[in-house]
Amino acid sequence: MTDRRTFLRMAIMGTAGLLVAGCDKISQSSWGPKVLGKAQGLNRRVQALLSPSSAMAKEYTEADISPTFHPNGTTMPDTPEYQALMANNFRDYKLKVTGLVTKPGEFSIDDLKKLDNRTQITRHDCVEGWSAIGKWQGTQLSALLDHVGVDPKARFVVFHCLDNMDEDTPYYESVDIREARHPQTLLAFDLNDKPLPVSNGAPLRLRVGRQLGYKQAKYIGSIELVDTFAKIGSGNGGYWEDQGYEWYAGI
Ligand SMILES: Nc1nc2c(c(=O)[nH]1)N[C@H]1C(S)=C(S)[C@@H](COP(=O)(O)O)O[C@H]1N2
Ligand SMILES: [Mo]
Repeated sequence: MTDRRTFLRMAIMGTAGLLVAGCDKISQSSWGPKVLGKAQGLNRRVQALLSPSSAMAKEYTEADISPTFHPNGTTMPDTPEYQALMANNFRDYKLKVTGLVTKPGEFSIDDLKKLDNRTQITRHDCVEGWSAIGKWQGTQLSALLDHVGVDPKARFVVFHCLDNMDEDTPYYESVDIREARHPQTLLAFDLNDKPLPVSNGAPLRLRVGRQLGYKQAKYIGSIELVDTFAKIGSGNGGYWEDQGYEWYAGI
């Protein structure tokens, strides 16, 4: 099964993946989105066959942990808001939860530690072609969703990040409610038994066990429950998705 998955993924990546290699700007060229558009339809169909909602990402042992977890994308957010939080070692940090929930609220890292936590050793795969295995500890997103109460109209969870990409566009990502409630979907505050380093997304980042690197939003400032992401960013559900990447980035 793994071989078949790998083969199918390679086949898909052969058309789409190589074009987007590097989390770079290649997909902004005129031909990028066109080719990606076709490959995305294929990806969704193949993915539906490969990924039952309960499938778990492979978990590894302590011995498999990579000596360094290569940081990528933003490694030091330069916004005044983030710089102020960092200067105080994130003691004033609060995750905001907004949108289609019964009880919107703000949560410190200590508040999040009181909800159901999980530790998992999983592999991170970036479309640039590198991987790293890390031990993540965090709050299960499902526990936070239960705590705030999800409106039945909500379909997606959007993660708004504290770093800006080009032209002051904030990084953001999203997953559907099914993925949000998966047991391996964490709001991680520790990497390899230490508080998350700034370069890897301090103080809080998403870990989605079954999807590619760019889904793993770092520097999460707020979470918004929505029924559509049409009005967020350019409407494709994520910063890189707005540049042509696939929204469902299954591994
Ligand atoms: N906020 C934010 N999250 C982000 C990124 C980013 O630039 N900003 N880059 C993404 C990409 S492309 C990858 S591969 C991973 C890198 O995570 P790491 O720095 O812990 O290796 O974060 C993802 N999440
Ligand atoms: Mo990436």
